[in-house]
Amino acid sequence: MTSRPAVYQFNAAIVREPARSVVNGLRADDRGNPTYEGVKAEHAAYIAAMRAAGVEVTVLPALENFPDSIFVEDPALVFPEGAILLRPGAETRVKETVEIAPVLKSMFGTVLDLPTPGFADGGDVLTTPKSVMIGLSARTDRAGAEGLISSLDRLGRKGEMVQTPEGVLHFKSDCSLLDSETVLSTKRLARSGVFKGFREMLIPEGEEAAANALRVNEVVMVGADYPRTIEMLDKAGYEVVPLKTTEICKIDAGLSCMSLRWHRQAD
Ligand code: CIR
Repeated sequence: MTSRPAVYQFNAAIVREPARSVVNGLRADDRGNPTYEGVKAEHAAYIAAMRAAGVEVTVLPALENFPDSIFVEDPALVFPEGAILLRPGAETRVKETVEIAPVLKSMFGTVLDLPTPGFADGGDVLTTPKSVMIGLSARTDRAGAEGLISSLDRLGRKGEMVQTPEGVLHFKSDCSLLDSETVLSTKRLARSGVFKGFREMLIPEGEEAAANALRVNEVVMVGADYPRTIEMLDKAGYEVVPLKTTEICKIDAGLSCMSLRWHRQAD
């Protein structure tokens, strides 16, 4: 039996160009629209960082009818052994799944549909070496999480339902995996005890949005606007790649949201 690559080892990723309509992306609090040019620049730097980290990136064309479609992480989940098409919990995003389905079918031998009923967003899913954690949130309901657990089971993965803190968009808005044993988490999420058995690094007060960092191979991508988090990770020995997220942050996004990542196995 071949062993699985570490959950942060990726050699393939899918991203989608931002549409001009991205300025109208969903947000919980209005802090003004992001600019299209700003989002595009942040997205381009993200793709470059992915490639520099050793990932082959497939760039899909923009979808004007879907302002949030740049956040390809939400309508699907991908693993070396197959993909799962999800049902995003925001009405304006549900059909993003239809758009990404043919792409995944051309790249994966196994593509499963989330069973009905229920909703689940990829942003609520944290893949760890122990389990695939699914945070219940305003976007992912119990039925969706249960359906997802059964789909994960078909792929040979163990799903586990957990709770996203009240008022937080996605489970992964508040955490990310730094290595096989360590999570980066906001204090409010860590306080719930959800990361028992993991080493926890806690986000400095006031930099909560930095929790959606992204470990890719040897590097950890972190929002450039969060100097204390960057310093903490740097001191702990992680190779930090700061990336600007000022514009996408205005529409409640961070670094994991902009890609679907997996380890493609050699044929
Ligand atoms: C939304 O509200 O759906 C988008 N504006 C942000 C999605 C961020 N996605 C993610 O964290 N996975």
